Order: sequence, then C-alpha cells, then structure tokens
Amino acid sequence: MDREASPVPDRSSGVARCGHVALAGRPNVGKSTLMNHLLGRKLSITSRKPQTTRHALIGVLTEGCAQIVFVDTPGVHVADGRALNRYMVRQALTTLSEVDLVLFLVDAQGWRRGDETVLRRIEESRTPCVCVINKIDRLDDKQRLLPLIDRLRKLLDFEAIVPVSALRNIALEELTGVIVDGLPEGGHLFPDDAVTDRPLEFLIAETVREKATRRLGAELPHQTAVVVERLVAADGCTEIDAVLYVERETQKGIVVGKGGSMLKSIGEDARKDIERLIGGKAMVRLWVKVDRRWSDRADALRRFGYR
Ligand SMILES: Nc1nc2c(ncn2[C@@H]2O[C@H](COP(=O)(O)OP(=O)(O)OP(=O)(O)O)[C@@H](O)[C@H]2O)c(=O)[nH]1
Ligand SMILES: [Mg+2]
Repeated sequence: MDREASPVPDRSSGVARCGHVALAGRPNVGKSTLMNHLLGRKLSITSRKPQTTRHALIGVLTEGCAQIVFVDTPGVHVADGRALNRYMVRQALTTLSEVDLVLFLVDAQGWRRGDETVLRRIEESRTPCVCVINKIDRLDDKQRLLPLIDRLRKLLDFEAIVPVSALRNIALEELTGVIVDGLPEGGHLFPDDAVTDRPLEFLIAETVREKATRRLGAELPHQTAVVVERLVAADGCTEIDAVLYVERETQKGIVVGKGGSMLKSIGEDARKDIERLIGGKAMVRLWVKVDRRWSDRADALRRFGYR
C-alpha cells in the first residue's frame, strides 16, 4: 500500500486538534487493517488468524492542523493461562482508559458474544466511543446492516456509528472526519513527519512474524516470537539477521521446512515488505531456535519485547 493511496482529505485549515485514538475489538475484526489503511501505509501486521497483534502499536497521522495518534491494540479475548495472552489482553484494556477516543470495531456480519466483553470494558473506561462496523464489502445486501445498527444504538451512547470497509477503503474519509471532530483541541504531540514510536527493529521483527503466520497458517502455533539480532546498513543494502523462536523441536521443523524451503520463503516475503519499509535494498537471514515455553515465562517475554 502506498502513502499516495491515503484516503485522508486535506485538513490544512481549521482548529489544531490532537489526541490518542484506540482501535479496540475482538480478535480478527480488522483493527490493524483499519489503522494501516487510515494511515495509508503498512505499519501493523495483519493476518486471517485471530490474535495477530500482540503489542499496542502507535501510528501517527498528521493532516494539516489535525494529528491523530492511533493505538492499535491486541484483540480482547478470554485469555488462557499463558503469560503472553494475559499480557495481550492487559495491553488492550489499559489502553482504553488512556486515550481520548475509542474506535470500537465490530464485524458487519453481526454481533458476537466476544463483542460484548469489549463493549463492557469500553463502558467502564468512560472514554467517548465511535462504533465502526467493518467489512461491509462482504455484505451483498446492505439492508442487513440495519438490524445491527439498531442493536448498537441501544447498547451505548456512541458518538457515531460508521459502516466501513477497511480493506476496500470504503468510507474511510468520512470516518477520519468523525475522528478529528472527536479530538480535543491542542498542539501536536509528535513531529509532523512521525509515523510511529517504535524502532525499525520492531517493525522488521513484526514483518517476519507476519510472513511466518501467513505462510504457516494453522500449522504455526501462536508461540512464535521474532528478534532482530543484527541490523547493519552497508553498501546500499541493509543486512538483517533475525531469529524466530518456537517452543518445540517439532515446531522448528515446520518453520524450517523441507531443506530449509519454508524459512527461505518466509525470508523472501519479509524482504519485499522490509525493502518497502526502509525504501532500499535489504538482505534478510533467518534462523530458528527453540526456547521452551517462552510464552509463559516472564523473563522470555521481557527479552522478546513484551514489557
Ligand atoms: N473482506 C474484508 N476483510 C477484511 C477487512 N478488514 C480486515 N479484513 C481481513 O480480516 C482479517 C483480520 O484482519 P486484522 O487487521 O489482522 O484484524 P485484527 O482485528 O487486527 O486482529 P487481531 O490483531 O488478531 O486482534 C485479515 O485477513 C484482513 O485482511 C474488510 O474491510 N473487508
Ligand atoms: Mg491486529
């Protein structure tokens, strides 16, 4: 996705507004896709698999006087006992009370029980909330939205209810307008050319994790973490060494693939995205290591950046 593809209109005149806006919802509703498409660039990783996002990730959009600081959050789910899952849900829930506005995402296909949990937490946070009905491109009959909108109206006093398609860029301009109107007046929190608060190593590690998740789908367990061990810009090419950590030898075999073929494909997919990210050539070398039960060990979580 190119920066030029941004659906955001020019807001070069008017009152200066700035604030934090959380994207919240159950796993897989399209929070990260929506943030990327509102920003007009790929920042947060996405996949068909629920629980893709693990860290609260900031994406900054500056348009004239307005600066929106999006906070993409992990999907709120009933966490199993593992430390990683508890960390993810905590990330999402603490964000709700720290922002100026919440975008509550639901799927156009209808209300689900998982939505209820998120809604209750938003209500508790008392943060103003806009409800975004996503994936309307999947409805052949838009009339089917009406009962859902009716139901949503009764659930909470939303600032607005906006049906969109994040993936197909439908109604994103309208949504941006609604968000800007909901922001407090004030100067910008980030430099106008800022994109995120995370270092390049983080974005690269996440890109590798996305490619592994997409290539391996159901075969790859959630217990995969990626660490960039070396990042050196040399002779017009950025050299990257990264390690994928899994929890068992059998998982290692799956990620490496026959004769290393799977790992090679993941590296190739990642290289293309990384080159777009850094705007130059990259060389990506990947390794796979086993770190037993890392997703349930506090020391390992810290080492992998889950703080
Ligand atoms: N058809 C359609 N698919 C979408 C739309 N938005 C997102 N998706 C797809 O839904 C899947 C999940 O998207 P994500 O953006 O990763 O969802 P998420 O809410 O961030 O998920 P977690 O990080 O796991 O909580 C991906 O396969 C997206 O391509 C949309 O507007 N229309
Ligand atoms: Mg996500």
